[in-house]
Amino acid sequence: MQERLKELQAEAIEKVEQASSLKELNDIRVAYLGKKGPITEVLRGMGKLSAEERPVIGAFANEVRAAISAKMEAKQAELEEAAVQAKLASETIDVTLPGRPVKLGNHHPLTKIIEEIEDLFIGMGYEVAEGPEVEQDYYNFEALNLPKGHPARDMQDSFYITEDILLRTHTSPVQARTMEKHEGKGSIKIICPGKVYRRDNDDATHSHQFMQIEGLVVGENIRMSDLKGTLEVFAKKIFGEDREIRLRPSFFPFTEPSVEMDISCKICGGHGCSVCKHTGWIEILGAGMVHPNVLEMAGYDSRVFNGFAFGMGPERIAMLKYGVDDIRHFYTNDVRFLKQFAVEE
Ligand code: 2U9
Repeated sequence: MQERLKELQAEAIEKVEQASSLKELNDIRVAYLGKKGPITEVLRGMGKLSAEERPVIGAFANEVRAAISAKMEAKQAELEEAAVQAKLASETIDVTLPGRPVKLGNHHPLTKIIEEIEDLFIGMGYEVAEGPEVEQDYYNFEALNLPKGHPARDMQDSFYITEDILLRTHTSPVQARTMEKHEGKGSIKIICPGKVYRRDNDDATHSHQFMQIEGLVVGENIRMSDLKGTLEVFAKKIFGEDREIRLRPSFFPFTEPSVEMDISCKICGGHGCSVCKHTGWIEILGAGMVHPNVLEMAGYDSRVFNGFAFGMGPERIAMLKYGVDDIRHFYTNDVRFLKQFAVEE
């Protein structure tokens, strides 16, 4: 019986030493020290022993159990310490590692152009005015000398919501609303950036949704030369001091006289190339002296007040300035396109 107990002790201790997890250790404890274990099994044979042998074997069995338990406790402590070390190692942060660079965002190219133009005109004493994108037919057309049935309205195929409500086709309604609020008194110097909508099939130069920046100056003695001077400053600031401008006669129902402004081509310096279609000039915007009808409809006495207005498309300006060949790039949110406009580090 003593031999069997020695075998069991050696067997159990070998398994304990090989145990690699607390669960394994617990399984060994149950297997060898449990009520159904082999040691208990051996001790069931105690009845056959003499009165002298029984206490000896009993004591020996307790020593065997004690030896196995001691080994288990040591192994448990070892495994627990290993677990703590492994956890510490896995959670160790090497503070000497370089930081992960934080990817910085950047402004959208249209935002850059609009803010550049806003800053320029704010510096010239203009205020930025905004208005509703879902607009009344009156402010989008009638107040701009475009009565119902006027052929010019067809040019601006529109998204109508009801007979009298539509998505604005330009930001001109904001100027009309601003003049109306002035009730025919005082001067105005505003620029009106914003989204506009036209029922148009999208292609490389047309989008059903695009941006516009329009400007309006109303006062008592505004001249065409004021308009030309303002546009020249704008062109040189945005496209470079060596740009020339020219004004060509044009027509808009809301201005009289109306002009279109070209800048000298910055690619060929005016000699002609594919960008300027070999004219040496690139059309940038439209402008003119505010039509008297528009002043009168807004409540201004056109015998006392006059003014000028202009309108431009930031997409067109951005395409010229940054060499973008398709207007749709501005709206498809392709990061490969957008991140090219990140400010140099
Ligand atoms: C009021 C009076 C006059 C705004 C003007 C233009 C000329 C013009 C186009 C340029 C390219 C629109 O973005 S575009 O398609 N605009 O050419 N706009 S004068 O004149 C106004 C506006 C409001 C009360």
